[in-house]
Amino acid sequence: METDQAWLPTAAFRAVGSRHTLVHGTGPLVDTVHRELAAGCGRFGGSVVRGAEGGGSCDLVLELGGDAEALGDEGFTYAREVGRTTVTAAGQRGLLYGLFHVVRLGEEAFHGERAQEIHRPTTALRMLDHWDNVAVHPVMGQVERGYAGGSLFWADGWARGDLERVRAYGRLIAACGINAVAVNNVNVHETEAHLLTDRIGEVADIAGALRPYGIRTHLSVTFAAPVVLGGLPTADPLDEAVRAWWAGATARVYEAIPDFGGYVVKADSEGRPGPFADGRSHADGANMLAAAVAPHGGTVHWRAFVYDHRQDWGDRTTDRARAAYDHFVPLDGEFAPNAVLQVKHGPMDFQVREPVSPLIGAMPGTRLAVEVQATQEYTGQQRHVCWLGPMWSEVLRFRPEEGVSVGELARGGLVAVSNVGDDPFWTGHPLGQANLYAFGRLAWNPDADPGAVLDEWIGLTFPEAPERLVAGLHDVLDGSWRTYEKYTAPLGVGWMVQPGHHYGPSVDGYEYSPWGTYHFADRDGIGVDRSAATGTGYAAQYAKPWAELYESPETCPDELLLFFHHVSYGHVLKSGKTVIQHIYDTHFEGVEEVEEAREVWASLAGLVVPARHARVTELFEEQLRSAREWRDQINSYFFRKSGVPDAHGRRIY
Ligand code: GCV
Repeated sequence: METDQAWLPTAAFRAVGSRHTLVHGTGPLVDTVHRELAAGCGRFGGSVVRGAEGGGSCDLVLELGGDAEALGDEGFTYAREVGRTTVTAAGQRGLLYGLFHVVRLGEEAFHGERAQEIHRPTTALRMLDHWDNVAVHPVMGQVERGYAGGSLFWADGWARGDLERVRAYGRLIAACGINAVAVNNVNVHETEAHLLTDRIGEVADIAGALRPYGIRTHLSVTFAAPVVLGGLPTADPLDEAVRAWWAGATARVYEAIPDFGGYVVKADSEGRPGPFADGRSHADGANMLAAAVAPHGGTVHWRAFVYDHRQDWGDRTTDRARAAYDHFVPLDGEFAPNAVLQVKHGPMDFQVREPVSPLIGAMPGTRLAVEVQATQEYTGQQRHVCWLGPMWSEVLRFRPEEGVSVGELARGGLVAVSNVGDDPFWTGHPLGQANLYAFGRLAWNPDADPGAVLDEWIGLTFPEAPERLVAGLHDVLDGSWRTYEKYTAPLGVGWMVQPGHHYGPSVDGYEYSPWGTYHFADRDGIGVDRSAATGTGYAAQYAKPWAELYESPETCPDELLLFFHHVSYGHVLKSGKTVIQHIYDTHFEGVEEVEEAREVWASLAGLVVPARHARVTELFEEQLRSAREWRDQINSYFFRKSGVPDAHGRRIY
């Protein structure tokens, strides 16, 4: 099957491709702009010339120039006067983003007048992390938590010889504003460790395929590299030989990839090596690597996902949610300027509902990047429709303290774990493409309205879609995250998934395990007491007003109640329902909503490319089966625990 064109189908270029365009400026990315336009014009009858300013009778002018200070390397201005649309950028990347802006607008870009607008990304780094293994891992497969086939970059233990799809990927993600990609798993196994040294040429080939679209390549490295690859007796970050080893290895990386972005590091986390082994801090570790990349303009993304995964489940005082804050806040101000602390958006691990991590906002002296998960590990594994734009938007607009949002605090970048593989639809579930697109657009502008982003995605992916199709896609996608939440884990409790692969219900799957992930349900109630007064104290990690709001079950928002409090099944929510009735109702509703979405999708047959329609239809069968399984297991479990019957007498086993 041919690769799906996602949000850049040929028809998306109809408006620009039928115009007369002047491209002014030189450089490799300007060449890309020209190539894109030439291809569009070849298709739709327009023309594109490269030349001097002015442009005579051109409809569209894309020019390098403009105010470098106001626009930076990535910004552009866009203006429309009668008969002429002009995009001006100070940097080549800006020109490329300006072109894609015009493509997004389509015909609208050429009608009427519009005063000059400035477009500039809020966040300088907008990155996709691929958890791809080069070799197939015996447990995790090729892509850890990957639900879209094999790796885009690696096959049969090597970088793919044919990088055509990597080029196409670069083009797609540049069109939604992504400018960085990390090409291998943060769990760096032995084969993958060698990418840093003797196999850097393969990474360079991938970087070469992504570069024409303004995308810099990053690499995940193991903290133990000096031992594993360099034969040194230690990886101690304060050891001179270790530092020299990293400096040398890094210089060779930059010889191979002059615009290399830098390293991504998972250290002292889930069994990965790190500075704790030598009694050093995470700032020591990160700063050593930051020193190695600094002379070359690189950055280290040091992950804050550090917690004890060998916890005693009987010990109710240890709380995994506290871990990142407890480890890192004392180190605030100690990280080098080019060391970025990469924080998962929630304190646990990409559950369908979590509060925003209290680390975000608590480290004013540190550059933070915020990590979200496009790959749907806990949100249906790309077998379920789950449009995550609204969830990410809630996170990015959350204000840890008055006045400043998470989107603004993410000075070190926004990062998503990619949901892409070698699947012809890119994302396994064809509608998962909307998540990838939305991440790029929200990373560019964290304040963007996710509904408007979805409209853009629909407009590009389904050009000239009739109103019925647009409405149908909204019906299927708009509320799908909340639907997923309804039929899975209620009120922020999380983790009721099958251990290991994390798909499907298992209420007690992680209840008596060392991973620190509990719901504490008993015959009287459910939830984790994270209050400062009687619980783990996690609620106090927030600044005001959140610490106070989360502290009491009376003020804690319903959707997070069981994350912060252990309450009785009869506790009355702000909605007026008891917790147990909420559990029953949402699980019945969630399944009904999947049934409705499936019907809507069926009614769109004939309006969507048949292969795409068929794939989603097939996946809806699985989603519905799974949603029913969740409903029945969750409802039965809590009915049996609590003994409270459903107020509406529906069937519970
Ligand atoms: C790459 C969770 C996932 C792991 C992942 C880890 C991380 O634990 O289940 O697969 O490892 O997060 O983010 O490092």
